[in-house]
Amino acid sequence: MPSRAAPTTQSPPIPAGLTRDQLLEIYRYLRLTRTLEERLTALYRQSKVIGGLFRSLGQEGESVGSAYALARGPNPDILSPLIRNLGSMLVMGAEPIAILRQYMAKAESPTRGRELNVHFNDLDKGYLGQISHLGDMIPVMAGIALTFKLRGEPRVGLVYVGDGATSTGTFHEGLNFAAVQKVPLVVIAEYNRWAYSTPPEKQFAVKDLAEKAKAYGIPAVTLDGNDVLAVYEATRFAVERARSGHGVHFVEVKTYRRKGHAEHDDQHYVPKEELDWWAKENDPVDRYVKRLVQEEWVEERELKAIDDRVRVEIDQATDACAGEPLPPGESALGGVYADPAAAPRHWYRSL
Ligand SMILES: Cc1ncc(C[n+]2csc(CCOP(=O)(O)OP(=O)(O)O)c2C)c(N)n1
Repeated sequence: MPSRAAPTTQSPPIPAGLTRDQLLEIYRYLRLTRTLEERLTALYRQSKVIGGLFRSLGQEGESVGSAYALARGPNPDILSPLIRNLGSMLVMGAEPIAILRQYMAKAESPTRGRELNVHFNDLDKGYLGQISHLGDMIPVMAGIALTFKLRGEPRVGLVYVGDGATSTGTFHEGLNFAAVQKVPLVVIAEYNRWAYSTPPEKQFAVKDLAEKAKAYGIPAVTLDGNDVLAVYEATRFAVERARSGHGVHFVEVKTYRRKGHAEHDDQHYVPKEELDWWAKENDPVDRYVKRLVQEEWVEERELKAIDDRVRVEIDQATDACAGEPLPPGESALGGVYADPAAAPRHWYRSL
């Protein structure tokens, strides 16, 4: 890759108050997400990933850009990722080796092999394990954000929700509750055009998901979800607004799910030209790289060096855990149910 000139004083100012180092850090998270998911795909094809594999290909920009707007470190903001928000977990500090162990159900994985992808939490780092039922994390996160408000903690919650999940009752109940209680919550609604095999025109009759939020009195914006810096800037505004006591904010990101629902899904219902267009013309990582280099904020060789380091990091993490054991079969029920049982067995279980 030919190297371009170093940043000059004529370069346009970097937007959103970001520094050059932060631009590079955002790039690292984008690359880490993509490379880690590519590695997981290879492991899935070797039958080393035990459960399903859900990719965020083409959506990494909105996960990374939004999570990057949160406060990390001691007493962090809390985010609630979905299966397609691996990038947001990495930004909050999830380690690639923990993700690899989790997908391979290793004994040393965060859930010790009890769960097979990203349904695990680390409250010190600032992410929850999701409830799989679509929409349910909206009321859960509204409740968590309410605790921040009641305790007077300057913390914010951020919850991701898919376009399909906005059709559930809990989405509407949770959103209304959050609006009425004015909780410090940011909702990132991912309009990625497919909910399993259901397209938007069979899912809802509104044009933008933001209209649903406005109906509950919540300020809402719709933006290009594959423009990493635009997502960062809009989320940062929403986060600071929530932190200063102004309540919920809704950010709709228009993006595209470039893989099937999970690796087993061959996407036969998706027009091939549509997939090709998003891959060639609207890839969030390609667009980010192009902008950084064209604006002369960074040099291509710096990005290449990050690519190389990320590849080594993922190789080392894979090598370190590939041969690790699965949990012993006899341990399977430990840590799943309360011990001793929190409530007596239901009468019909003794029949
Ligand atoms: C209440 C409920 N209904 C159905 C499902 C099964 N399901 C899991 S993911 C999914 C599609 C989700 O689509 P969307 O919310 O748009 O998110 P995306 O997969 O596009 O990121 C479905 C139907 C579920 N988990 N919960």
